[in-house]
Amino acid sequence: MNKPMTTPTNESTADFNAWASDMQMRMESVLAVNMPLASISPMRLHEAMRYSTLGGGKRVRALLAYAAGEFCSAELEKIDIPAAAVEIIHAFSLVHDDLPCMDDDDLRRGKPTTHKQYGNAMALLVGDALQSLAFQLISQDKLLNNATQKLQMLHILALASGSRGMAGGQAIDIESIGIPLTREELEQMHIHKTGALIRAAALLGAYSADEINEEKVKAIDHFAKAIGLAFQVVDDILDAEADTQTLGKTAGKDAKNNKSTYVTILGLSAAKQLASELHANAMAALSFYGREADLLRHLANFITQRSS
Ligand code: GRG
Repeated sequence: MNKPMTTPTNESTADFNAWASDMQMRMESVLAVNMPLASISPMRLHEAMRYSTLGGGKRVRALLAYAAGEFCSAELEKIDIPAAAVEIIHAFSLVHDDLPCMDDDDLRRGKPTTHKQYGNAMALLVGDALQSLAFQLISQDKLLNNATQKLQMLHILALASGSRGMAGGQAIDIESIGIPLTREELEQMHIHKTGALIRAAALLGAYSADEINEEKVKAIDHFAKAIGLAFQVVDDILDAEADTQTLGKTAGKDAKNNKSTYVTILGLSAAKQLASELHANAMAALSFYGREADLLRHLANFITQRSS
């Protein structure tokens, strides 16, 4: 029989906030230790890689990996590198996304974008090097149990970031500038561009466990698909409603670039309704589980209620 869906209490929301802040700090130090030092040659490239990855970002993907890992009883230490690898791929995608040949942006995480700080050529190389580093870190992680576990993770991450994942979603995005998309086309773009890496983050957390629980992996996958899309719907709403200072990146860019978004296609109110439906869908994926899924539930709230 299904267990009732757990509604987090105010007290547990405070616990979650403390947990999230701990995990964000933990991720910062895992990244700081595992990124090449700026004192090592080639120094400017390493400095730029650290500039692009450290000291900013909500670390939503790492939080998802930690929450999914904990749900699957993975040891925290074993989730560190897979979670960091996803954050590194994410940082890589932001650096390339901000380049003049893509979204052409000056501000990211409240500071000048990588190409503004280091030049276009260096930013290109930062992305390339970060991508390799993510795969290198998983492949050399001594805490992961065996080659099969590593191979599974590498496969998930490669699929999520390649042409059938994030890079493919970005290609659809670039080709659709100025062309109104249908709601279905927009959904396909975001499932690939944003959703695939969010899904990979949760799966890598699950696969950090010594024993894989297939039922839990299925629930996490369903959860992550829904919350990945909710993340993007909220992103579109924030782009329309929030200011540049709060976002730490240029607000209102979608409208300026003549891009289809959930807000332009559905309107603000229906976009908010959709975010709430996707949130409910994500929660439903966990309905069979009790308190052990609470971190994931809180994370779903965090993602849909965020202000930046
Ligand atoms: C990555 C293989 C690969 C190629 C590059 C540039 C590109 C192809 C893809 C772009 C992907 C992209 C930038 C998607 C946008 C996703 C998004 C909403 C980013 C903002 O994420 P947040 O809010 O950012 O989690 P923080 O700064 O908090 O980490």
